[in-house]
Amino acid sequence: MTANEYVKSRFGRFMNECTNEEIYTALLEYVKERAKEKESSQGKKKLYYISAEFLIGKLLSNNLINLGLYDEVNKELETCGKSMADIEQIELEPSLGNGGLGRLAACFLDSIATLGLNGDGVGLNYHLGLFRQVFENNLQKEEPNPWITPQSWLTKTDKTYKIHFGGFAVQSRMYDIDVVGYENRTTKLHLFDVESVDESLVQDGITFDKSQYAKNLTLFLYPDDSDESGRLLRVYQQYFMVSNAARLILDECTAKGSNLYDLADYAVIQINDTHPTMVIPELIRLLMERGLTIDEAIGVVSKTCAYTNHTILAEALEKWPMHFMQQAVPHLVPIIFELNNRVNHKYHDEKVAVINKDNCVCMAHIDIHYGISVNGVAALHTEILKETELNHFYKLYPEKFNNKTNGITFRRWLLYCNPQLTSLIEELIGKGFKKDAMELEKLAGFVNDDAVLEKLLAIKDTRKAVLRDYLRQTQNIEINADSVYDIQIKRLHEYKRQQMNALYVIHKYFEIKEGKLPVRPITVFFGAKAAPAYVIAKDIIHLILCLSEIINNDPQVSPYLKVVMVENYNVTLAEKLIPACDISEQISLASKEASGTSNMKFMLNGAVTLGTKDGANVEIADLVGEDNIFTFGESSQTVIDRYARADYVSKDYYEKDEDLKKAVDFIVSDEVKAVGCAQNLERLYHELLNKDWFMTFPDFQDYVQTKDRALAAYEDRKAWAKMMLVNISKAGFFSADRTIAQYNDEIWKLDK
Ligand code: 26Q
Repeated sequence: MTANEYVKSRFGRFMNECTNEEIYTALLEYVKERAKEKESSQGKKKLYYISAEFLIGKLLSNNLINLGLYDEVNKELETCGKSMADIEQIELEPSLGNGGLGRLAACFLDSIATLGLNGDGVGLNYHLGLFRQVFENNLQKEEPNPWITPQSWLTKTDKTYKIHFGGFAVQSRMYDIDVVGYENRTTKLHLFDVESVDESLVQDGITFDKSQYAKNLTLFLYPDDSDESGRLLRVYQQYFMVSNAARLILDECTAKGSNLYDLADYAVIQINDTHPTMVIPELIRLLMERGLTIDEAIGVVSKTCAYTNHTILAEALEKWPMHFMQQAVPHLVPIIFELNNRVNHKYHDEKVAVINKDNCVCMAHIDIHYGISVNGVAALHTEILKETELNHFYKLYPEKFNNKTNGITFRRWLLYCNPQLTSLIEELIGKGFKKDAMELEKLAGFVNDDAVLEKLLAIKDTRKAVLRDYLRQTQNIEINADSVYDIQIKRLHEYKRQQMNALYVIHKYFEIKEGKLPVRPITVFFGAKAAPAYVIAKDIIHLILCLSEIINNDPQVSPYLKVVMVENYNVTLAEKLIPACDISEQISLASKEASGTSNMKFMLNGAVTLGTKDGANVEIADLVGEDNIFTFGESSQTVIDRYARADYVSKDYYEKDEDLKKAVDFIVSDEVKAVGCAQNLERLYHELLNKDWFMTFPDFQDYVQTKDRALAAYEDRKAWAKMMLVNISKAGFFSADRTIAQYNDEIWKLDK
């Protein structure tokens, strides 16, 4: 049955007589049915990828592509005078993640299904997701972000559990989303919900009664750990997630014939950062309930779980106070004590203890002692873990440490979001790259083919026009058509250094004012949400919005420079921004960005990276060569050494560097204060001047000069197009299919 026939059977009318909403509903059901035909559960052993975040993005087009139905349905729509873009607009984007970690989990599910591996995702069904960001008076405001409509990708299952907390219990229910692999099988994302959830608990913005757990557990993805009640709620959420996961795993494994002692032959659990760590004590507890001794239960679980670390920031490693555990999950406390005792008895070293001297539970320590594997997410990151952050553990368990450089799904980040580039590649090297991304290397044969380079530039122009139209329609933003698109999109965090990019903008503003005009206009794009309680991050957003207002309204400057901060940056916006990008900003302080994944999406779409030697940028530079990337800044070793010496004084740089001083002072100038809030601006100014914990000042001059070098290079259009082509041709390594194949070969060992 074609999609149009399906629509007819559903509504009694063909597409041309249906509303877009009706077509969307029918296509959703059509895709669900077609996905079901591809469901299969092969193999004895199964992977459970547990994650607090799955930033899956909209699914309609993605699923149609993976089912091989996209072109056909697109044609049918066009024949009926409808457009896929309009139908896509009906779908709401689930915001079930903060950023990189959640998006990685979504890319991994796509690759697991595409490679035909037996593996499901397990997470939470947050009704209001992460907040929706709105700008008011140049400030970020947070609103709820509902995404569950009567017609959604969720399928209600009859799996329910009673989950006990200290003093009360809740009833859970599992909802499933199909994960459709590219021309292969369908697996599942299992999202657990509480039956008693109550959206009416939400009052103004995203405030709600944080103590009514039975009603609030799955309302929001709670993104910050700044207030005590929010931190405690996260513990409740995490336990709810992993208790459901553990029960599901035991049910499925026993149904397949496991006697529980052989659980590791039936299940492998990937713990995505420390958020699902409590699955370890919970599984031990459940196995003991089913008759295993504590020795046996610990032995079984220690063969089943593997841990991925996504952060080097010591302050971001989860440590929960024991009294949280006592309140939320008292039944886990004796097990955590036992896990701690065993470690202390063996190693007598406070640094590797499960419970630290402040009586906090160090979640990562549980994962490392009681898991089979610890992996970092880029080569440099894994080395830093081994040599610095987790060195004590590396000495104890060198064999557990391994690297799995992140990857992205090329289905969404090339085939779907950039059909023009996909067609050109197909024309040049055939279809093979869609299944084997390394085939992109064949593009290297065209670096001296002027016609190909011309086409590449033309496609970039097309994508820039698509973005321009989209932003005009959806955000009322006007962009200079012939400008260079310089883009930084990622969570707002000081270590990612959006503030350094803002200082560059101020510096350019002064240059233009002084008559030093850029040869071509520049548009600097930002997209970023700040955690609601992360004060300095919100101040940085405030500064960027103020700069945008000042610069875009200054007739002397705006023909040459524009600052665009897109509102509510999400996957859907990323899909529009990334194909249109010329310069990809990857400017974190070296040693701080574990990997980054937008850097990979940008290079795949023919942007050139401007970046520090951090995270996966290092591997990008190795692949494309120094001629095809703009790197700058101090090395990770220099940075690590400076932190160790603790002798960084930002004021010293400020006083010695005229340009820097002028840019920093502008933050608190009358001009900025006229459009902004003095208190926020002064706070940010003092933070930079007295702290600058992520060392923007030492890298400032090198950044300015390197960015200007990139802008000058852009003017040699042919040379630039060659750089674009080299970047695309080397992107194959960053396919999540490669990453997942490595996880499977080296950790999961599922049957293929
Ligand atoms: C923890 C405790 C309390 C509240 C919040 C959190 C929390 C929430 C989200 C801690 C961390 C996160 C998200 C981390 C994250 O997205 N890390 C990114 O992971 C990507 C995939 O590996 C990497 O590419 C990025 O470098 C890394 O920053």
